[in-house]
Amino acid sequence: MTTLLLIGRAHPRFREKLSDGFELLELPDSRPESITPDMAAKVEGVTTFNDMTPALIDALPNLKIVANFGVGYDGVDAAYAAGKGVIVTNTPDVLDEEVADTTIGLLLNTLRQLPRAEAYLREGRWLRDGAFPLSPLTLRGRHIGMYGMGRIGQQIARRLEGFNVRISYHTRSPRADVPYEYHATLKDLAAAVDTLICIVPKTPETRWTVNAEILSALGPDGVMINVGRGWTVHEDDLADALARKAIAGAGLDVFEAEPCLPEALTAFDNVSLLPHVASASVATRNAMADLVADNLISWFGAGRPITPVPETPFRG
Ligand code: NAP
Ligand code: 8YV
Repeated sequence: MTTLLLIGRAHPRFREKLSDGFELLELPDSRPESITPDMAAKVEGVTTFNDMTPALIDALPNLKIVANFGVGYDGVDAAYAAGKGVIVTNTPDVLDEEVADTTIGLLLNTLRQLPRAEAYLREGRWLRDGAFPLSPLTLRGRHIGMYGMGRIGQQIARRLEGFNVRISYHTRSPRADVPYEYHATLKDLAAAVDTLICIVPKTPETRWTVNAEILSALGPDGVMINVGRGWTVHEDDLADALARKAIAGAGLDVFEAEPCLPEALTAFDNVSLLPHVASASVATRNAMADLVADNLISWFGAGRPITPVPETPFRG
């Protein structure tokens, strides 16, 4: 019987779907030192929550497949896995709409200060102090710049079309299949729009790309929303731009050192913060867990993964 190692949190759906056909071992942390000789001898497939280092791959000499829970797999060294002939899979598509829905919620929360308005009501201040102050910002008349126009970016843009706002985007290559205005650089995009939505992966090229220069190009009416990875935004530059009123607001679901975040960001009324919940509904997380399990079932049963990442394409 094939042995799988469930690394980190073992989603209940992993056990439900995999316990019939596989021997399941569990490892609560991702440290290579925690691998026992029994695991090293037997494990052929793993599930991971985006934490698979070269040392951990090396500690499992019979490893054939790493099934990541999450579309972003920046914590899995996929190039190293490819060099060792190990397939890596992720969970694209099944979370696109949920993440896009949450992005729209975060955008509206940031512009219209809805979490603050609700807190005001719950604190009894409506009765005591009168109406909640008018929101200085609105979605009306905004020009949205999408930094990223992949699976999730396109779902965000589709939703924004319904809000009757102008949409532009920047990616490395223009897409023939979207109707939005393309900008060849992030700086050009930031200068052209007043609202930037970041939905790019964590790669060496995207680090701190949203920095002081981009925020000042966005301008004093500018609002920046990040749902990709915290690594893309220079958080000190962002706090500084907010303090100087160089931009008008920000909404963040992800942080560079999450779950820690710069104290400074929590002090602004014009900032809306979420604890990395864009895909976090029971239904969507179940769909992601099912895809993790189905990749393993398909690999060991039919000899092919369902959603391999580009670094480890399936070559039949
Ligand atoms: P995707 O389909 O691969 O799209 C990625 C987009 O980013 C593409 O449009 C790509 O276009 C663009 N891009 C990549 N590198 C770039 C660069 N250096 N400069 C400019 N554009 C660049 O990925 P996805 O499924 O939409 O997911 C995107 C990311 O969202 C994930 O990797 C993950 O980190 C994050 N995410 C976060 C949450 C959350 O809970 N907050 C949930 C799901 C996903 P080009 O290749 O043409 O440049
Ligand atoms: C999840 C995500 O929060 O898919 C991703 O890349 O960031 C989110 O959907 C994460 O994968 C859960 O560990």
